[in-house]
Amino acid sequence: MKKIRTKIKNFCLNIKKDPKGKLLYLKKRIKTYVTNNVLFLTYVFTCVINATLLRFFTMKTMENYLAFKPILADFAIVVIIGSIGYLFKKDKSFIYYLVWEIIFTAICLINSIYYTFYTSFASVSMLSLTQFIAPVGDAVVENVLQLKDLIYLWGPIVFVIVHLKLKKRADYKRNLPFSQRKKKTFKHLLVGGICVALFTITLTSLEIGRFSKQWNREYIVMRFGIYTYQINDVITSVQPKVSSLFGLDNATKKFHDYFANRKEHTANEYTGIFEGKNVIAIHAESMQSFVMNLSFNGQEVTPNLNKLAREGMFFNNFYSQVSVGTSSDTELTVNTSLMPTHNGTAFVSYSDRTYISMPLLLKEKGYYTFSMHANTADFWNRRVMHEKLGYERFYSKKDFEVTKDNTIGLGLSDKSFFSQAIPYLQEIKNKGVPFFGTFITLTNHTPFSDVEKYDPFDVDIKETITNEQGQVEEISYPYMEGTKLGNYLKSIHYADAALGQFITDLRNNGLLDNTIIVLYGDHDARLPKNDYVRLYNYDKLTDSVLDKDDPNYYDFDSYQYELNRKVPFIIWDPTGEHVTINSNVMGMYDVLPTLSNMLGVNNPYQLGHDIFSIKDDNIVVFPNGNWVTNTVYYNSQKGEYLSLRDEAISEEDIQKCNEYSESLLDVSNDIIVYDLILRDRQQTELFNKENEK
Ligand code: GP9
Ligand code: MN
Repeated sequence: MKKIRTKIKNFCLNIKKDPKGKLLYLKKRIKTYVTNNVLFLTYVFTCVINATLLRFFTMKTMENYLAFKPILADFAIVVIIGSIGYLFKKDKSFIYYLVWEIIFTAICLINSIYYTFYTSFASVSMLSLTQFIAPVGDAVVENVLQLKDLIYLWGPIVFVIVHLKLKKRADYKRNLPFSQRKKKTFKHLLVGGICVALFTITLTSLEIGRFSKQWNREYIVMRFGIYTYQINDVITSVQPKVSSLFGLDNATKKFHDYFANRKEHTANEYTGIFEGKNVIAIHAESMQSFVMNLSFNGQEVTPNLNKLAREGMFFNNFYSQVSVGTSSDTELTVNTSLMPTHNGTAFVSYSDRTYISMPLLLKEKGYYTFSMHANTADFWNRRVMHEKLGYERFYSKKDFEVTKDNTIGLGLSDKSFFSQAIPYLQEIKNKGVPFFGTFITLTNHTPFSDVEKYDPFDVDIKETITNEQGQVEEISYPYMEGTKLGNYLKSIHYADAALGQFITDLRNNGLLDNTIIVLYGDHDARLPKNDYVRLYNYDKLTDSVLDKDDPNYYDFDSYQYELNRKVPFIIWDPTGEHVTINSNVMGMYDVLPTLSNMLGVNNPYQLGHDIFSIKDDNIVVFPNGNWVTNTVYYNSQKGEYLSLRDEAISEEDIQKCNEYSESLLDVSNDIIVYDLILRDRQQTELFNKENEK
């Protein structure tokens, strides 16, 4: 290090003394460097240019065109890998570079083809699944003739031509002694390392978060470059396999103990009430419950949702249990009654595990099962996971007509999505068997900024007054206008209108016959706490928030925030035969046990409970170790709790619930990581066979 510092110092001093001479010297040094490293440089530049071309041909946005960070990241990776090439003698180092040149070109080529077909980037974890190979194979055949996919081949071609030309140079064949080759390796590694350091210090926490999750592939490629993306993809795909190599015996024991001690409930008054009925499950993006109690200027924010709640079974103390996998975590939990995993997300990292899910159970009963979501099928790895969860058909973006006009926020508007779903549903109904379908909405997704595209809905306070001249005048106080929560309310009002339109269309097309609708908000909208403080403490006279000392001030603290994250859960039977409000605390993992009892199926590996059996005794465990019962909300990070019924809570009860939560989270994680459902079933099969003999 000292040596390098002295060299830099001397160099700067010399520049001062003799600038012209030094610059000439520098030029000569660069020329010598280039002459001596032509092959390495050809490899580096062809690979980096290919990576940049791939980004330019796939994601056509200004942000992407102007991005420098992915170039730096790609350059660093190519240089670090290339520096090893110096350790070899000339002929071997050519082969080394050629192999990497081919690998990097293949990465660009495969991703180019993949992107044309799926509008996303390829993942090793998916290619390793047999059911995924077929569609990819088709994609290759369909797209192979496109010129832009073949353009990346210029890299290896140029590389080989350069090598052939260099071979004619007498000095090219000369091998440097090993000590000098080692030195060259070190110097190039250093350059690569400095680039990595420069890149790392520019990273934001959002970028790091998304990188670790790996599901938002376009985002990662745009910021980290294609090569970093692909390396990260290999690591995240292999990681679950490595972690599942250890601790299997212990996990299996805990799993058996857990289910042996679990209290299972028998039939109740709801058993089989919906047996044989069609099920339309609406996965409502970011829909929270508090909106159901809100009105602005005499207009309800969610009139249709409120109507469903009034006319059906409404669970008004219901929580989502998501972790970093947000939407996909809810899909996992609602369908399998398992919790999100401790690391990564089940949908991305554990897509090759065995799950018992609602669609699979109903499929066994003769149902046709399907899902619809108008976003790219690869979002959250749904293409793979929906099949895994037992949906026979996944209608994704490519099955819908998405235009500029019918797009809001992330993609196809909910209204257009639902109306385009009707003809599909008619086809499905014509199959003549009961169906189970999940409809995942999209419009009500953060950042709720496409305000002008939502149906008009003012979130201000309007009042009519008589002015001094005796004229009647309308005045308005801004209230929630211009806040994120205000925009959320406008967005959810739109989502609610789309829901209303869907139900009308279903009815008009005879699709509500023998059908129930199940609706759940997938998770909260992560709105700023201060916006809630304004919502509940607005003083129109000062256009600000009430003072904390004001007798009307409502202390919306962090506990209120947590409790306010509730989402709606409704089971609506259009016949109007089942109307009830259930206020027992309930979580997403209780949906499967509750609903499966009504539909006459059963998942032996469920972790939640049928709410009509467990009633007041329920507990909702969150992935971060927090939990809530009817009487207490516990924050495991702080080790503090809030009594919800103004009753004293014993330490012993807290301890018992903590133990329960921990063991539930561990068992759930082990089931997924160690693929315990598959192992348990295999063991049972073996046992049955032995007994038959
Ligand atoms: C993406 C949509 C949103 O297709 O379901 O996912 P989220 O960001 O809510 O997890
Ligand atoms: Mn979501």
